[in-house]
Amino acid sequence: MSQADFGLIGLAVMGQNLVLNVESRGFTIAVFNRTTSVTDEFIAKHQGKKLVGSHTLEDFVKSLKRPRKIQIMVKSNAVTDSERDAVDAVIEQLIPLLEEDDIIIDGGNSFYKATERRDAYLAEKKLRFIGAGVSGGEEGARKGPSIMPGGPPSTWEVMKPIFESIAAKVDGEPCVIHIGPGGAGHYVKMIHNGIEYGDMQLICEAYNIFKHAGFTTDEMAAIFNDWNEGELLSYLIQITGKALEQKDAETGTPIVELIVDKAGQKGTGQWTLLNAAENAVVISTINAAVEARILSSQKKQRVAASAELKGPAVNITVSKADLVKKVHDALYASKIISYAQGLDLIKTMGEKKNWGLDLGRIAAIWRGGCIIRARFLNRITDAYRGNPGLVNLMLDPFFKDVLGRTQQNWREVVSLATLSGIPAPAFSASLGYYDSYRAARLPANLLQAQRDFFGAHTYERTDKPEGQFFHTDWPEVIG
Ligand code: 2AM
Repeated sequence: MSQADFGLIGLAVMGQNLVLNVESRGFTIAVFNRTTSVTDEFIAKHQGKKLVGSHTLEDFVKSLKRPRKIQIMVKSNAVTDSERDAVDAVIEQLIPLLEEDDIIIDGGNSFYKATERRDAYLAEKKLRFIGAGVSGGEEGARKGPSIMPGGPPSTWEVMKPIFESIAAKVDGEPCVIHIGPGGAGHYVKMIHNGIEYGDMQLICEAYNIFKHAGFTTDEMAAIFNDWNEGELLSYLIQITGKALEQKDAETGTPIVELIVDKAGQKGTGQWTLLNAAENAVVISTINAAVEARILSSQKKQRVAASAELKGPAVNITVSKADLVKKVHDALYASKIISYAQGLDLIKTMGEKKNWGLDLGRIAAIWRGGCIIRARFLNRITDAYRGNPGLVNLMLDPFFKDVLGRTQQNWREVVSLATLSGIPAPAFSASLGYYDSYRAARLPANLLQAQRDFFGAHTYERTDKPEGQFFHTDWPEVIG
């Protein structure tokens, strides 16, 4: 009896919430989980809903209308072209059961190269494949995530009604578009996660400066709550305010003060760095964010070093009100830099792969559902709508103006943090990028001299046409 409109494999929390989301939009949905008791419990818990549970993949596949649309939501961890993970295992089990033109959707956090491999493999089997990045965590999955699907346009057209109905909506527009072919969707999701790392670290640096300046946790909560009313309005600022307000049930202490300062990470930030290196794109803010998590995890070494390595005493002389304003501006400016870098990477990769990416529409689907949802994404969409060929987000008139008016405060925050020995690696990396990017002349002339000196790598001259290379007979250095 083929009755289900959609099928989902993998009933962990994200999978369960997506199922409930799909069902709530009027679709009948078939579900399967490797451990069958999980399926039974899920079905029992949601009596009366349009769910079809199966104990075998055969029955699950039979329960679906053709062309079958099956979303896989299982753990993905293959990070090379050759590695195989649970997504591959499920695909292998599905292949003999499916028929031409059936669609498999991988909605996990798969590495885009694995998605490209699966796309090619399933095309050989005459099956259709969509690699979809899904952002928004558990709540987003239930109420409406931001979805970044990659695959052939014709397959997207089949999936569009379901994806659009389950995605978050902003101003009536669903937070899903066809990103591009093959691995484009998972790629954009990966960079989205890198950007998320940057946003989170920048907020943490703001918090750390306030903490060193003697603000109480409640004062800081009030600052973030207030910022969430203005140009920084975003989910991450909102949850930061709420997290700072939260008290431990037993002791009444703010819970953040009881949480150990060792950050975890699942890998998408590191993948983003590797991809930036492969493409020679600077993403120094995201880089600083990933490295900050790494250093935070080396807690034992830091505690030992704190007794050994000297630094200055904290010396912040500006008033609290002024500091709040200055840190606000440093955060806003650095956030713009982080997005400028992340979008530069997406643009570079999109051009290399010929993905035909639309940066403005990508920013638009990040406005709702996902972790980086923020008011200022509207401005990014406007920037690319106004100028689809925009070379760098910083050059858009709106952002150019913000960087111009915030930079004095931004510089002061970086210097006061530096002079007080408060680490602000993402704030300062962002500022370093801004100043390097806007420098008509960098000290790379000397660098080229050094390269030519030791390796005869040659250099171009300012007084000769581009493309002509010169070498100097440098003096011999002994010893
Ligand atoms: P399980 O309940 O049987 O463990 C997150 O781990 C989800 O992915 C769970 O639903 C889990 O199923 C599923 N999963 C993990 N590895 C899997 C595999 N090799 N095959 C099928 N499902 C898998």
